[in-house]
Amino acid sequence: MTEDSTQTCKVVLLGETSVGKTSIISRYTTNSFEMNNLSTSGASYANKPIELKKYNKTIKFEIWDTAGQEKYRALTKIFYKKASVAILVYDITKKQTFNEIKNYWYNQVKNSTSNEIIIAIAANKSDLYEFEQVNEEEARKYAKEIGAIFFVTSALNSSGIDELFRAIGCKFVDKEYDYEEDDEGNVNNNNNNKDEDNNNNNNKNDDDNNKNEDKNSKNNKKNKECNNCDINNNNNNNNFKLDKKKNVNKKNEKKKCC
Ligand SMILES: Nc1nc2c(ncn2[C@@H]2O[C@H](COP(=O)(O)OP(=O)(O)OP(=O)(O)O)[C@@H](O)[C@H]2O)c(=O)[nH]1
Ligand SMILES: [Mg+2]
Repeated sequence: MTEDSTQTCKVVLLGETSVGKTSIISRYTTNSFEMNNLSTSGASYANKPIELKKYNKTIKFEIWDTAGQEKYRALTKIFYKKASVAILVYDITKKQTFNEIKNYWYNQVKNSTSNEIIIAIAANKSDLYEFEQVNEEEARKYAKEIGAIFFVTSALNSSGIDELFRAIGCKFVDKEYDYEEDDEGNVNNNNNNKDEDNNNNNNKNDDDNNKNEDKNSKNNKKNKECNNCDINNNNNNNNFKLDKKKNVNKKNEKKKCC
């Protein structure tokens, strides 16, 4: 891979305190999660490279974690001023955290940075969907209006995290997000179904897995053409849909496609 094919992308995570910014970064960079994170004071930095094999690109993500508490807001500004990407995180169980994205964070980012900044919205804590206070469709509609990438995520169970960063990477290099590449850039026919795959590996023999792979591969093709199912591929590269219930309990869910 040549130097030209490697690009550095500065990403900043913003949002109210306790929405899960630090947890998303830990999950993404070290695949770890803590139930009782200390609230961030100031800011911290992590990095992770990803390969977009299909496009012969490597992206070095420089990821800045910021403090959500109001008293740190002035300091936080320094970190989003030079960012290429801002991920605005809200907690799906706290309406106020979504309102603050609309009323505060989005405006701050737009007014303080260049127009080219890529904005992504992470609807985090999807594992707590029983307590959801923010209508997902409303959030998705808002993301579309502002031209933001939208992903439902859970730092606790990993759902949507790799996908969020891959989609950001693709947009950063001006390419279509490829649903079939996994985090290592390998083509993966089961990318909607990681947990289901694990369950299959535990519970079934190899023959069953082969059959499931065929099925999933077909389902993936179907989903890419379907607006109402697991993934919404309506030719709008900014708006991605994961089935939030599947995030939590993939084991018992069947993939559905109209
Ligand atoms: N159930 C669940 N809990 C989560 C998730 N993400 C984070 N948490 C928990 O929510 C709490 C706050 O998470 P943090 O990652 O520290 O939140 P933050 O946005 O970094 O907060 P500040 O640093 O104060 O701005 C922690 O107790 C996490 O364990 C998630 O996806 N699901
Ligand atoms: Mg934090």
